[in-house]
Amino acid sequence: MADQHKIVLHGSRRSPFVEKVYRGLMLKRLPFELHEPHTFQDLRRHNPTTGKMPALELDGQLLFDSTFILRALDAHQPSPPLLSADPLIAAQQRLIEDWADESLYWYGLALRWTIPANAKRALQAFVSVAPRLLRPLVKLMAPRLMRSQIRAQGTGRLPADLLVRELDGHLAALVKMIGRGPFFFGLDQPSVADLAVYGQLFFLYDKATPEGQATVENHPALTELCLRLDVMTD
Ligand SMILES: N[C@@H](CCC(=O)N[C@@H](CS)C(=O)NCC(=O)O)C(=O)O
Repeated sequence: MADQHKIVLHGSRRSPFVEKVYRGLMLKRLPFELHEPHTFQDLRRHNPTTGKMPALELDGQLLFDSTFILRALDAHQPSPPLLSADPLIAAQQRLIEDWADESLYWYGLALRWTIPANAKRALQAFVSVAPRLLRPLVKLMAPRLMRSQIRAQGTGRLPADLLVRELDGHLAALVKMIGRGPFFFGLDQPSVADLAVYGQLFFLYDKATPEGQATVENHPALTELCLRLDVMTD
């Protein structure tokens, strides 16, 4: 790493996890550079542990995983804090963060890859950012790889109408947890919970998945949360 003081976020903002970290850095007013990886080798170089994005260069260290990265950012720059000082609220914020990353994410993926019209669009988007030489391989492998992961996780086995109904119910539950708002648990300041849910809502609210867009639109409290976070992190 050339400059120990420079913060570099490696990843594409099309990833909900990169967007979560991007907004966290903006919230803390930390100057940083965004570097887009071009190949899987790039991902592995920046994150040899899991090979996924995001990765972050911070204080001469190479960090991985959006959750670990936000924790490290809180230690590096404690203000504004990303977890409540109240231990019960902080515990709930952590669980919402983990649920958004590990469960809600798969709804976005299943809507993209198991509904044929969406899968066509998702593949086009995937192929368009791949290096030209690799495009035929990506076209062949990406749908198989994605579908097998989503099936193994479970959401990929659900019929589309059930998937959308469940998603809608989960989003309604999130609205209850926002309470009087503007952020989760009726707080004035966003936390790791708001950042993680924001990333996933942005992934669902995409023209690639019209069902995701319509479901998010059913819950204005969620779109309001996103707009507030947008304003604070612009
Ligand atoms: N738990 C990880 C998940 C990151 C993740 O799944 N990133 C996806 C992009 S949205 C990725 O890099 N996938 C590439 C791969 O699986 O090889 C985090 O929070 O950072």
